[in-house]
Amino acid sequence: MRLPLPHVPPVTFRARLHDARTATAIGRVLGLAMAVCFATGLLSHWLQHPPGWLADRLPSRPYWGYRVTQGLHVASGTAAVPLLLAKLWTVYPRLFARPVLRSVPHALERISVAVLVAAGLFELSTGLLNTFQWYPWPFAFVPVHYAVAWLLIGALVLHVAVQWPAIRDHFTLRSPGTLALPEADGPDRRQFLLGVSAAVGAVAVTTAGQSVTALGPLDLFGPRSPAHGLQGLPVNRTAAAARVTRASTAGWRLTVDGPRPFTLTLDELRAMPQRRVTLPIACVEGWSMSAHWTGVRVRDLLERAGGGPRSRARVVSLEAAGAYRVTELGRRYAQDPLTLLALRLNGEELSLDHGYPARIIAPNRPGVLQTKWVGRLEVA
Ligand SMILES: Nc1nc2c(c(=O)[nH]1)N[C@H]1C(S)=C(S)[C@@H](COP(=O)(O)O)O[C@H]1N2
Ligand SMILES: [Mo]
Repeated sequence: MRLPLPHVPPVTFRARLHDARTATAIGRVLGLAMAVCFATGLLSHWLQHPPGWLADRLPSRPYWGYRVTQGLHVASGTAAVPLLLAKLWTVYPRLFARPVLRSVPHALERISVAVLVAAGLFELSTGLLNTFQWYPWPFAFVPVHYAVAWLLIGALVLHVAVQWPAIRDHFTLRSPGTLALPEADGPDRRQFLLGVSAAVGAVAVTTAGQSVTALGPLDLFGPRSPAHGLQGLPVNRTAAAARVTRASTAGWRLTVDGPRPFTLTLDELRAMPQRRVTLPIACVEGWSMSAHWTGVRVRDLLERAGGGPRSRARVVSLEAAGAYRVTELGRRYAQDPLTLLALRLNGEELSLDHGYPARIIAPNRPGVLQTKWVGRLEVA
């Protein structure tokens, strides 16, 4: 039986389970996981590092949006790990097919597969290690993970285009002849696919609990258990790491810069109308946890400083250094009534690790931008 492909696989490729049908069956699911991972990753990137023209258009609703998309990003990436390994195992005889070079299109196809495999392994391993906040490499994670994602998706599109005849046959089962297998491989193949599905299900169920509260008890491998943390919420960057201490926050005043700048003590802030919202911290690293926050509306503070209904804001933390010391609240975030300068968490005064004396909490916003230890707000 011959595959309708430009290069006919050698005999070894027809060995058990190293067949096109198994490769396509796994490839479909892997392709889906990668597409979801890519789309949600792009969203995450734009929410975190919006290009100038986009900053004021980023939506602050639905309030749970980023929790869902980033949960999906990490879950689809995690599920892709066993899928990619299974796929590589299924097709590896082809990677050693001889002759290495047959024609120009064949050479290009092999190069694209090499890029696909390398970029896939790179993205999944760096992404997975990032969920553990472990960076054993000399480059900056975010820009490199982002750039290689484009490489990966480009190679994937090319790969799907080249393999389209086999994929189409698999979907439509139009010409069962091209993909039919020797009878003996039937049960093997089912067991193999069952095993792969079980592996995917197991990693999904044992890690999804980090963002899906109901699955929390099954969260065996998610690096951070949302259930364990000060005041019912995990801490990503501690006050100690940010070099913020009780002493350095003594005599704290909030500065609000704008056409009519002013400062407020903590007591003065507490005397303003307090709002209570329920919003999640949705960390880019994959854990999410909802909490009750109490504080002052950011838009009220901006208005008092002379900002209008179209103002956005810049937030400056007391933290001396750090990639997230200064953040921007685009217009829709700044004006959203749910966006607070929070003073309290789950009914208690903020702990130092959660951003005492005051922090930002806004809907549909990546955790990294929920700035803690706020010292200054600027109308922009
Ligand atoms: N100033 C400042 N705020 C920060 C950070 C930071 O590094 N510096 N880390 C952020 C990250 S990555 C997350 S996920 C949330 C976590 O908030 P929590 O520690 O209160 O759960 O805070 C954010 N606020
Ligand atoms: Mo985070």
